[in-house]
Amino acid sequence: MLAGGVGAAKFLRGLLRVAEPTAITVVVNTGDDERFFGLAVSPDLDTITYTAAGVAHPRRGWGLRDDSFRCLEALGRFYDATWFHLGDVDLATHVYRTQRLAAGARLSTVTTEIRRAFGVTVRILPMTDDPVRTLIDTASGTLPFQEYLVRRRARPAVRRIRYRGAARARPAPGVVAAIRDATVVVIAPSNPLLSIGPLLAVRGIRRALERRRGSTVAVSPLVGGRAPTGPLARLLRRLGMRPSSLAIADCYRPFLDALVIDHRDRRDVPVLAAAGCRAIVADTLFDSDRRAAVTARRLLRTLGLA
Ligand code: FO1
Repeated sequence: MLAGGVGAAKFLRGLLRVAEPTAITVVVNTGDDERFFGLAVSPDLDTITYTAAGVAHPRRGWGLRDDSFRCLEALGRFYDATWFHLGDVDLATHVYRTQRLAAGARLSTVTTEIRRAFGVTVRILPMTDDPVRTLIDTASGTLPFQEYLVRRRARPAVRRIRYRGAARARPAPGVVAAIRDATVVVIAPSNPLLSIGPLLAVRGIRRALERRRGSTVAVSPLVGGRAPTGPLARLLRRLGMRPSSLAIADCYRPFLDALVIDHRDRRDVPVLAAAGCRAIVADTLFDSDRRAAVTARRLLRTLGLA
C-alpha cells in the first residue's frame, strides 16, 4: 500500500482485518516531515505505525489515544509556536527518532526499529531516506506543509505544490522491490496531490509503478465529489480540476488498473471506463474498521486474491 495521512490509516485498519500483516508493506509519504522544537517528526510514518499497532487516536487518526499534552503546555513558556499538538507519549517517538538520525542511522532503519518496538509486523518503509519537503506556494508566499495544513488550516489559496528534493531522492531500501513484487499495489484513499504526489515525484517509485506487471488499484479519497477529511476537493478546484473520480484516476494514469469508488459515485463508472480505468463500486466511507474491512475484502476478492 502507498500511503499518506489519516485516510490511508483508516483503510489500513480494514486491510489488517482481511490480510496477513506480514504480507503487507506500506510505503509512506515523508514530504510532511517537519522539525518541531528540534525534534524530527514524521507524521505519516507515525500515523501508519500507531494505526497498525492499534494505539492511534480513534477519531483524529493522528497521534496516540489517551495522550496528554503537559510537555507541550510547558514548551509554551519558551516558544510561541505550539500549534502542532505533540502529545507526551508521542514525544518519546520523536526523541528516539531524532537521536538515532543524529547518530547517522537512516530513516528507514529507525522506522523499522520504532514499528518493531510497537510490536507491528506490517513492514513500514519511508518512500525515501533522502530529504523531501512538500511546499505549498500560496498567494501569501510559500508555506511548509504543516504550516499550511495545520497552522493555516488549509485556508490560503494554493497556486502550486512542490516536492523539494524529490527529483534527487532515491527510493528507500526495499521500496522498488516491494512495488515490483507485490501481488497488488493499493494506493490508499490519501490526497493524491498532497500525500501521494510526493511518492510519485520520487523517480524510482514512479518508474517501478509504470513497470509493474501485477495490478495497481487506487481507493478514491472522494465520496460524492467531497473529501471526508482534509482540503482535497477545494484543492482540486483551485488547481483547475473538478473533484471527481476521473480527476483521481488522472492523477495515477498511466499505471492505474482500477479505481475503487463509492456507491454514491456509481454514475462515474462509464466515464472511467471510457478513460480506460476499471471501476470497483464499494463503500468507501471508512467510518469503522468493519466497513473498511468489507471494502478491503471486496477489493482483494475482485482481484482474485481473497
Ligand atoms: N494535524 C492537525 O490538524 N493538528 C495537529 O495539531 C496535528 C498534530 C500532529 C502531531 C503528530 C502527528 O504525527 C500528526 C499530527 N497532525 C496534526 C496530523 C498531520 O498534520 C497530518 O496527519 C499529516 O501530516 C497529513 O495528513
